[in-house]
Amino acid sequence: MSEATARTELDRALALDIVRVTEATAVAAARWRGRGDEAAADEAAAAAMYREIARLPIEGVVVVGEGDEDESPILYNGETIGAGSSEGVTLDLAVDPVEGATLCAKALPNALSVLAVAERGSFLKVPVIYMEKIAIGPGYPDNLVDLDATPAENLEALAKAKGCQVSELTVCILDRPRHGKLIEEVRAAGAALRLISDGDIAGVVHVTEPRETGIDIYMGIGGAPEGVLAAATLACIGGQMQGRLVALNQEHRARARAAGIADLDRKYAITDMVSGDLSFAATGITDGSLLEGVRFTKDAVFTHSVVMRASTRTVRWIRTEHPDVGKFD
Ligand code: VTB
Ligand code: MG
Ligand code: MG
Repeated sequence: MSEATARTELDRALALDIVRVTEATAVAAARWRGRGDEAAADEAAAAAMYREIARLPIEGVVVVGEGDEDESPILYNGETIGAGSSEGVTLDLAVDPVEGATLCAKALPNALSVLAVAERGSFLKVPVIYMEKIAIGPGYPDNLVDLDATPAENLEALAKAKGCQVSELTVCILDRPRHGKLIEEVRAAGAALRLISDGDIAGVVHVTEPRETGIDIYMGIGGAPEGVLAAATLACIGGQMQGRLVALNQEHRARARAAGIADLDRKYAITDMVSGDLSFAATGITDGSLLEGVRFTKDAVFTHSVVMRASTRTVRWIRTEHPDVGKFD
């Protein structure tokens, strides 16, 4: 087998491997659903994710992780994990064991376990600060929306491209005081709002299926690591997104410097945040509009996941029955 063929085979196998990781992670988090303890859910999920990645035949480096080593003992940025690879398969990892810890703690919709893997150097190294984001689904002219345009301008451009009125558009925004002005501007422009309490990776992914989700565009400021993970999904499904880091204070600026960000004002396109081939997997922790949450029964655990690949644009929805309930302990 040529090296290239071996590599492709391995990539294909890895697609299933990464779902196994997010499945086990979601199961660990799901045991903490609705218990009001975000930290416990995060901890259990991170431990499960670490354990599963450690079994993979790769040399992995966490590029987009839970924070710096001093903030997070596990899955920290720069941590190396994996069982090692005789073929020298070195991969970058972008992780979020519980995307939406508050959603999980309150058993609200759309808490996910998320993992993306790519060749070395594929993910933008972002500090754990904020990122301003705008995203729309596939099938529109390039650069239709822009972070530097006003919300009204972006909504008008999108309505025109869709052949509808601005009043027929729904904008998804994180419900936060920092979005007061944005929310006012969107309402003044005449569009409807879907305000979400958390979970902006799911928020961004929603724009790719407006007919199912009812969401046409995502706007606003969420986490920077979540921005890179959202860009990873759009690299697989299609769609447009721009991101720009937001540093609210000195501490944020210091983190950005430490992460090697030279220009805080830079606008990132999807291809600036993720490049080359990558695979992305997510498993539902709680029920959501994309994925069902984990179900526990006497004889089995059931999970629902999606795995996607950028180079082939395959999107697989995977329902798994795990009769060996003990394997998650
Ligand atoms: C953001 C968003 C995430 O938490 O990080 C948010 O990207 C935290 O925002 O999807 P605040 O600091 O304003 O609370 C999530 O919603 C969930 O991790
Ligand atoms: Mg998280
Ligand atoms: Mg998160």
